[in-house]
Amino acid sequence: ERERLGDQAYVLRGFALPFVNELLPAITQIASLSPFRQMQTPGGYTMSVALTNCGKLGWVTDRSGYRYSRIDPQHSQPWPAMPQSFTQLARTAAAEAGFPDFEPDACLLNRYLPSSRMSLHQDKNERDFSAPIVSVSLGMTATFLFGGHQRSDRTAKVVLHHGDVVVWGGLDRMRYHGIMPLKGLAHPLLGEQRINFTFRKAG
Ligand code: MD3
Ligand code: FE
Repeated sequence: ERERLGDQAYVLRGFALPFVNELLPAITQIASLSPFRQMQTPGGYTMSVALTNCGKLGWVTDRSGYRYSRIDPQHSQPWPAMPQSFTQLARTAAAEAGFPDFEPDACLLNRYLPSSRMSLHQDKNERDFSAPIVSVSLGMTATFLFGGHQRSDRTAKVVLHHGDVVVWGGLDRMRYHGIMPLKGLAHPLLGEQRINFTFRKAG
């Protein structure tokens, strides 16, 4: 079922569940090459979320700013390749939401532990805002905040469960969004964590 969040934003409940047995070993493999790590923001804070990337481009932040890079700064090597199972999931989910030709070149993986959060922000480091963003949630349940085009706009809460996929395109692509501090029950497969990965066309 396709649950509408906005004009061109959809939640596909449980869409990733048939892929989970392929996704989990792929995530372990990616993390063995480019480990999850907490990065610094330009303002000097340490993110509570740990991140890594796969694909041609990876999102990074440090004291000099936010950007996409072909190189993992931790070891100065390219990011791990995007697994076929990832690309397949991203493309079928995007098509289901009305974006039939999605070709992601970046996948950002976020790992939340209890109390990790992501404050309201817009994703605007990508070159082409016409491509959608596809997000996959695994592990513990989280509350997603879905705002407007200004930080001060009111937010709606959307609860995201293990296996849910969200596709954001068009004007909804530029909405402010965030994740409330992670809390609640451990997940039977992933334990006390949530992993979110987002597919983007960044280059
Ligand atoms: C709505 N991640 O990595 S995914 C991010 O759960 C990010 O880790 C959150 O926001 C997470 O940038 C939320 C859902 C999401 C991702 C990108 C969006 C929603 C979005 C871009 C535009 C609008
Ligand atoms: Fe975001």
